[in-house]
Amino acid sequence: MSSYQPVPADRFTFGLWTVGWRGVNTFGDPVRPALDPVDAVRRLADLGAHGITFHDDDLIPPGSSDTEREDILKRFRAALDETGLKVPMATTNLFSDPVFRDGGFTSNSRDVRRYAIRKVIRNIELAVSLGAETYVCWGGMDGAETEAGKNDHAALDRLREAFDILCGYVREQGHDLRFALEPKPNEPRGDILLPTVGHALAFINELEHPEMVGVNPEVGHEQMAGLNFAHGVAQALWAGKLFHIDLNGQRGIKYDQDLRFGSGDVKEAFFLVDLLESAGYDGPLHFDFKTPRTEDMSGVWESAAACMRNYLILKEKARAFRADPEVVESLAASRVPELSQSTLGEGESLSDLLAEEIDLAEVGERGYHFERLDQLAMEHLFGLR
Ligand code: GLT
Ligand code: MN
Ligand code: MN
Repeated sequence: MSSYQPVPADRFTFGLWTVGWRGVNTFGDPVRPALDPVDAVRRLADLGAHGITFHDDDLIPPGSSDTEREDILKRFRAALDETGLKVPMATTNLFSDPVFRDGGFTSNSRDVRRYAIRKVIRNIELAVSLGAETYVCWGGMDGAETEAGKNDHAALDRLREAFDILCGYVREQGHDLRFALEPKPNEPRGDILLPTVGHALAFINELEHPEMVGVNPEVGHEQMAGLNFAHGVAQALWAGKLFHIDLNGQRGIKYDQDLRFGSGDVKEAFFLVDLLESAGYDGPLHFDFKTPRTEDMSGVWESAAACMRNYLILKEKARAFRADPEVVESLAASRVPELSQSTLGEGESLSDLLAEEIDLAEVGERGYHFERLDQLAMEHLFGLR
């Protein structure tokens, strides 16, 4: 049995804003001290993580002078060099500043949209200089509380325009960088544009450079909408668009909980890990969680370590599930492998299919034995097999 001790080769990464979250919410003030990004780098490296990610403003407080910016970056780069921690992804804060109260790329104010693009481009340069290959875009403020105030058609035009401009820029500079859109149904806006993985995938197809843009789905964001996260991720994989992933936990349709990974819907977490591992997803496994306000800093590091540990536990359980001879037999009884056969056989034509007869009475009686299969999965999860 594994010790579940993460190592950099596991590709676990954390947002600076996750371990650095001070516990501020709508009702409560900060409960924890500000975390120095250099300490975050060292602690995450000690825990066995592979990388750290950040929003421009997480690393460089807004309003910093050029010299302050340089000093911060010097210390940060030194900590990365010293620990070997990587920066595989970065992103932009287009939500905290009051100017973004009606969004970034889709604000009704044209000057705000132009500022948002400048803010992204400035941080892209930093991200690329630190080795990032993925640039996440979460447009949490790009939405509305009332249909009266937002022309959705125009908003989608502006969103497309922003990504066309950004992709054009990245190509011109010759950067090796791809964008990953992060869907979310609501919060902070009443309703957010591109609310689900499906909406984002459809939007990407309308871009000038769709090959440069994929998705960064987050467990809790799909579950907030009552959707099956593993299904969303499966479709992203199927479309070749799973560029990045935000792992965390959520319990049901409510506010965005950002629980540590594995906490929340454990069964769906199991099937998610099973999917990612069997599909050979080899991008970063990024935790976007928030340690509850009840915890002090020691609880934050316990929670971060548990995110990785839970992934490794579920990975081992998924491997054991797939290797279990009873599961293999049960999969066959459930006709799971049959779904991978094309519906028309090789060399067959539609007329062969049209000429075929089916015994509806007999086939209608066929049971699929999914209950047995599901129970086997549960017993692996319970630790009984
Ligand atoms: C914010 C949001 C996250 C996004 C981050 C990237 S910011 O914390 O709740 O889901 O991944 O912008
Ligand atoms: Mn979230
Ligand atoms: Mn996220």
